Amino acid sequence: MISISANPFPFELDLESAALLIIDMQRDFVEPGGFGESLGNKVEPLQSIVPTVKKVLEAWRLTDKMVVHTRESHMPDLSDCPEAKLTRGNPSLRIGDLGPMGRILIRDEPGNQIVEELAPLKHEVVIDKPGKGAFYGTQLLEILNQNQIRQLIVMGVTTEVCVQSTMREANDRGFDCLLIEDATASYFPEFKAATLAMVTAQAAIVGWTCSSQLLIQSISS
Ligand code: TIU
Repeated sequence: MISISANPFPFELDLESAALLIIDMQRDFVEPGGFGESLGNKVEPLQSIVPTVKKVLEAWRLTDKMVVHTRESHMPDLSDCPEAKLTRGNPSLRIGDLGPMGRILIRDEPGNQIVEELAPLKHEVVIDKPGKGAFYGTQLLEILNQNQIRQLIVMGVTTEVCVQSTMREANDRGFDCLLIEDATASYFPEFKAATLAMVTAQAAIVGWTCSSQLLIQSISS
């Protein structure tokens, strides 16, 4: 057991039952011309965490423990995209429309790929998810259970949408989640701050948070 000085109290990391979970670090959200920008957002805050996510990923890979990447994506025929999600709001491009990186948020299109710096290795798990939470409509729970995973080290985007939804789903399924503060980002800095506070409030009601430096030190020693 490795005791990490996390918020709101130490996180007892058991590497044998832990996996690194990287949420939606895909071009659709991180690069201009994707879904994130089509919703009216500036992508720079998301781009800025890529080097930090990479540092943690590289340190984690040295432990030989499980890595799971997720991508928010839909089938080309949109059969897994609810009408409400498809028609919500007034984006410049809707899910399935042709954008500069291929069809927006559609599986296997160029924009749906994880950014090059964080590209999954062959043996790492990649989960394509139709929802914001990574457990909805996916095999994630079965895969984690098969590998006796009970703890999730979480990074990715966006903090208050897919990251928080996934952490809440995980929490309800009995996982302990540690969110890496500088390896997650939102288009809205105030929403990121609020999410970190919400997660750790009430004695870690959803989970723990700590810096990438603290995690890397802990797993490298
Ligand atoms: N729009 C936004 O902040 N997020 C998403 O639509 N998906 C994820 O968070 N991945």
